[in-house]
Amino acid sequence: MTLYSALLQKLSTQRALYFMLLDPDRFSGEELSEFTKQCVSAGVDGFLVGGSLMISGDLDSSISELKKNTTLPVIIFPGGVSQISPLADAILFLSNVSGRNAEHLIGKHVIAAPIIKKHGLEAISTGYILVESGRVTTAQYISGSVPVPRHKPEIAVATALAAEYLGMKFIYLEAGSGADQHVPFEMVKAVSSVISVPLMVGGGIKDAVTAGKMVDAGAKIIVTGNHFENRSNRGELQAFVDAVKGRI
Ligand code: 1GP
Repeated sequence: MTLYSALLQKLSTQRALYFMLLDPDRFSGEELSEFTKQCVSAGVDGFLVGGSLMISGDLDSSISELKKNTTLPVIIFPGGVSQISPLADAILFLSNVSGRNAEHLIGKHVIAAPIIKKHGLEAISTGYILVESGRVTTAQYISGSVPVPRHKPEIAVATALAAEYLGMKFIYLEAGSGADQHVPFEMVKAVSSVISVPLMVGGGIKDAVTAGKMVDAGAKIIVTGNHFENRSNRGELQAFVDAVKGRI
């Protein structure tokens, strides 16, 4: 069974899944092991690994460290074609469908595809929609794209539908890591009500209540990263998991 099918199966029995994004630039060694164990015991459903930039981190060693502490899915969330590792379970094959830069719609994919094939990695085609979130985020800057205006849910809806019709298996509404403002709930609601593939939502989710409201609005996979890079926030993890699973 593919990982994608396994995730769909899990989603048929749970209201939503919770993925923790680990940026190898921010987590390594003992801290990565400790936090992985905490995520597993709190009930996180999987890990995304990657970053818009990777300066000091190492993708292979981060994934192998992670794998020592969990059997949960480890999925690459690539910031670029250099972020492909045979050690992961799958890779989000991202197309920046909110942008009009051909490199992020097909160019990088052509470079990455043979490497993914060689590694035998499962590629999960994902329509990545950047949403305006206050200040310019790293993802917007690096992709050189204009995000969907936050007060225009209809643009996000049309974009998500187009991505689904192109065959993409996840739609990812992204405010950008560390965003000032998360994706508006109304946009999540509007998009989730028209698509039939799972909706991932991330960027700027900084409290459990917001995570729960995203699921109420129709998100099927919640992603957080930045908030838990700060050690002092890690005590909130269980509340996030419970909110996503509808236990609070
Ligand atoms: C970023 O959506 C992810 O690509 C997670 O965002 O780091 O703001 O939680 P945060």
